[in-house]
Amino acid sequence: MNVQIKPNDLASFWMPFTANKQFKANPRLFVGAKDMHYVTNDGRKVLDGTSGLWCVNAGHCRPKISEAIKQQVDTLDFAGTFQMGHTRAFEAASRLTALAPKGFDHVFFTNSGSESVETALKMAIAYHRAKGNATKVRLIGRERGYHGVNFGGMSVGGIGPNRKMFGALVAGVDHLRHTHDLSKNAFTRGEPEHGAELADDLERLVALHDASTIAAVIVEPVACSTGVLIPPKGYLKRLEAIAKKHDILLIADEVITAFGRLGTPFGSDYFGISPDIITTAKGVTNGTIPMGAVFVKSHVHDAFMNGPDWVIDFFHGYTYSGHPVAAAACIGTLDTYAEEGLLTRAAEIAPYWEERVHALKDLPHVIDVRNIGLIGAVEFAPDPAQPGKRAFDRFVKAFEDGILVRQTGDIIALSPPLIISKSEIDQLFDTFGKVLKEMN
Ligand code: PXG
Repeated sequence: MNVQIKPNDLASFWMPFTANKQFKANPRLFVGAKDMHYVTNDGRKVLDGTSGLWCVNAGHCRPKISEAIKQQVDTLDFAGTFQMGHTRAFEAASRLTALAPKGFDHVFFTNSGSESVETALKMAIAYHRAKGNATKVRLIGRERGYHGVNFGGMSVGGIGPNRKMFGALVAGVDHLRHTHDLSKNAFTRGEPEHGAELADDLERLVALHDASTIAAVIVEPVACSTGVLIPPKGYLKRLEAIAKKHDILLIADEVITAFGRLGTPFGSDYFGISPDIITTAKGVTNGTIPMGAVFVKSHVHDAFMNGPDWVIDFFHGYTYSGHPVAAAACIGTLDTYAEEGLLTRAAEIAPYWEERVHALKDLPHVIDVRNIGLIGAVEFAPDPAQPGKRAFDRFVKAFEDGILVRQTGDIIALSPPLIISKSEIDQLFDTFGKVLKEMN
């Protein structure tokens, strides 16, 4: 396949989270994909080391999923889910709750991770109000957290550049400190030893604001977007206990960690926590059709069900909540995950993955490598004059050499589709190691 693009064709699309000037001077374009590989417009195969954007968990263009989408779009292209319904959305929801950790009996559909987060935050505030605790309105996030780009998620999020241009954000938000501490935890395999006590920040915020004003705390089990910050041993359980003690809802943002990335169906399974709400997206349809799913425990759901029968219980939803084509994609995806055992496959391959990630540790400028499940990250000492440039240059060179990795700041994250073979893991790290050596 050799598809040419005229230079001017690149101007119209203002690309998201992209250095548009650099990209358009030197575009990186895909025209096809199959299983573990992308195909570029100049016909090169690129090994996908990032599952697209952490979403193509079963690999690309999988037949069951493509078939489900094609059939659905020819059968029922669209039907809303406000005061009407269609069978596909109900089927997808019950398939999802069957897979979810214990107690998650309800699913609210959205179209993205950002929308899942907004939904969860609104749900948390409305839940307390429905229970008669109308003063519980504050939202607690964490430094370096990423919860999407809408106002609620941006406000509880903790990545400076994602916030600073956008005004005063949502009021009544506070943050826990992040858990990244290379002075104590550099080069850890799996969960770091030090830092569980950072969960006590929630107690400090309770002392400051009073529990009667706090609705929810939201964290990613593994903070991936910011560069893969793995929770210290015991941290999440400690946070859960403090939240429960103060009737603060715990929202686990599992947009990345759900659907097998850690070797368990959900990240909450991996860490043995039981939040009140779990937000997901991405892997719910293997990235094929936009969809998000918010998993809700019965005590939260039931609090909304006390009004008269004919009155709407939750004044929230999207035109495309439970879209039939997305629902069909979700069902095809869950079938593929089940048939191939993909939601636990990362656990089998993780030891090999870990060895290969940590073998990068002595390469130039590397100040940390870390891993969990089928996720790995390499952190570079920043060039003080140009922070982020070191990792960016390595990402571009890696792409030219045939592998896709993901750069954020001076960190490169790797997390391939869950179907990756040992020899493809070798190819990924052989190529990446060579790039790091060459760019000394
Ligand atoms: N929450 C979490 C934990 C996420 O990782 C979102 C919410 C927002 O999802 P949407 O679908 O609205 O983008 C995310 C998204 C990266 C990267 O390279 C990560 C995300 C998106 C794009 C790139 O780390 N995470």
